[in-house]
Amino acid sequence: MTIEILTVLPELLTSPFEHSMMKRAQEKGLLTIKLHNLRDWAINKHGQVDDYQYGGGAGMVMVCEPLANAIDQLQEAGKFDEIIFMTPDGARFDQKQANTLSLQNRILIICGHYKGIDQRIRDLYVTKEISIGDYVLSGGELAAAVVVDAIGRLIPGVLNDETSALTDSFQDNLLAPPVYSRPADFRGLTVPEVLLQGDPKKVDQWRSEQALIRTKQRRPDILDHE
Ligand code: 6GU
Repeated sequence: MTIEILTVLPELLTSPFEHSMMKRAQEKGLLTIKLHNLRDWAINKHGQVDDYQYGGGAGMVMVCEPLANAIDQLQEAGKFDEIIFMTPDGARFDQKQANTLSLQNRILIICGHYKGIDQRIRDLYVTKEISIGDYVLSGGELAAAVVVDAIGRLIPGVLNDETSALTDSFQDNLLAPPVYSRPADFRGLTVPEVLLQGDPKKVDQWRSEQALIRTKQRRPDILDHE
């Protein structure tokens, strides 16, 4: 899978993909991340990509031409399966969306800044608008990093058995159960007996119960109501 990211701040997006799972995914050749600086398509030699908005009001808008020219040029190498615009007024990102997007071959993520991008780019090019939650970030870059990480780890072959996505919170509409490691007694707090007894069936049953209890307590909203 190839994920290309169009941004005015590519520097902000180097480190997040150079470690851990995202590093492994790229080293294994399962994920390619390409960062593109929107200023390479600026409307003048000052690197300008924004302008005042029609109708007045505070805040600059990212103008059409650099974005359109960038997208057109990038698509000369082949059409994107999705062109995603990161924006707080997009659809809230969740595990289901991550699962779906992880099956694509080639996607473009556009990071917004200032008051956003000219509506006509959204009308003409954007196929999906994503928000990562109900709060406002200074730009789409950190949100894009979140989305790429969530997608990247789901690409077949990225995770091994030990890190399997099948036991993640949210994958089955349940939060993950509590986990314990050594020592069996830490400051008087002991590990639940069932985990020490070595009966895999009982352990599975305990984990299912705990996942359900935790989900009911913390996130009753995500439980399946059939
Ligand atoms: Cl995608 N962008 C910005 N600027 N703020 C956000 C967001 C995105 N998602 C939540 N807040």
